[in-house]
Amino acid sequence: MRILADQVGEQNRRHEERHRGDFDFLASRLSADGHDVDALVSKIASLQIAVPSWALGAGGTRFARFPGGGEPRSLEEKILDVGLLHALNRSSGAISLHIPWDIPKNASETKALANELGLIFDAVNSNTFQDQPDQEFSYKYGSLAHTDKSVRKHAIDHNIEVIEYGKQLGSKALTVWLADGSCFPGQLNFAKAFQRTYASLQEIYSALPHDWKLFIEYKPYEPNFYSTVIQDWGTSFLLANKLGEKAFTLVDLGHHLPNTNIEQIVATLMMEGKLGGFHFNDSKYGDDDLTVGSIKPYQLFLIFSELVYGMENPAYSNPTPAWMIDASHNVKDPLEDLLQSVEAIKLAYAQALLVDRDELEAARENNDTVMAQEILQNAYRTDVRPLLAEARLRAGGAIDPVRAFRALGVRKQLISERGMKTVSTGL
Ligand code: PSV
Ligand code: MN
Repeated sequence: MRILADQVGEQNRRHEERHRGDFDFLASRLSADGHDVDALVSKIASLQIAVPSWALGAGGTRFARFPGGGEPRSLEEKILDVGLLHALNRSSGAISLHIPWDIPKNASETKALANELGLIFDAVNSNTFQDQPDQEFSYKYGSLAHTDKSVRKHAIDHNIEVIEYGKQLGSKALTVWLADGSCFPGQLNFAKAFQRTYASLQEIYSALPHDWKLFIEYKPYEPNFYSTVIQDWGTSFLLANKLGEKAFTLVDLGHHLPNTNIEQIVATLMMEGKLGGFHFNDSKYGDDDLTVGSIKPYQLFLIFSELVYGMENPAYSNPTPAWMIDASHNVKDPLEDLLQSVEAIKLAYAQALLVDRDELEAARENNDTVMAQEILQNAYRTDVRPLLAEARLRAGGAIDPVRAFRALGVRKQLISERGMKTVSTGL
């Protein structure tokens, strides 16, 4: 299934009058406050958020999975699904593959399909947290950190193979997330596990093409419940620094212990030029992988406030981070959930663009705590939805993507094309 420009246009006609009124009102307020509204709209339009190939079907817990039908059965169908999102929001112009869940069988055809839909390939992800059928060496006790050299070599070779697939598709980064760690005190020598991981990563790093980046993701627990080898941003940052200039830390919002100040982590990494990528999701308790912005939208705004500060700071050299959603959909339609996540990310970005940086710095220098909070919250409490709708409209997208998705009967049509009982690869 594909969504045509005419179909989007027809949907937009229903909302256009109301949108025009909302946008004109907001634009005049923002202009009066000194903002360049056209510049804001084009910045918002250009933010593209990659969709992971493993998030297009129903997720699940270890108790159950409740698929809603019409799930993509192949990589091609996954790309088509991302194409549907992009046709509606013009902001999902990239897909991130997880290998071996989504090995391209014919890379040039896969690339051509993506190209036709306006999509590029974001970072490729390796998987050394599951054993594949007939795998010679098991990852039960780790991969890059394993005590057995043969297992480590197997995991290193897998990462190098993933780089090869990425090269065929035009990706420019490899994301490594390790489940390595221990479930019980005493099980692992922490220092030796770190050193083995570092040595393995060095081999992967040396196989990276010159214009590629290596993203090192961290996570405090799960699937190991006592220790994780790359448990936090400090450990990832240490590895990235030791490896070299192509290695960066990747922040996944769900990979923090409760109440961690993620915005401060972002600020430090950007200051050091080592923030490589972002996995967006939201959570209440752990790595819940919920819709972005559904639980803690203010935290998301504070994170974006630091991201915008970092990206616009002329003294900084941090490359533009790779933006990706990393969520799971247990009760919602995956495509609707992804549309909501992209919207939430862009809302936080737009609000962060409204922060008056000069005034904020002046308030900070004067220790004017009240005014610093006023400035931030003034931006956060601005209803920027018309700016996002305008950015989509100008780019040929839908004023209201979720409503358009429903009005066009997308899921119904996917079910009739693919069937009710299809299963998409992923977790
Ligand atoms: C691990 O929890 C993670 O966040 C990593 O990014 C994985 O690659 C992804 O989820 C999919 O399992
Ligand atoms: Mn992740």
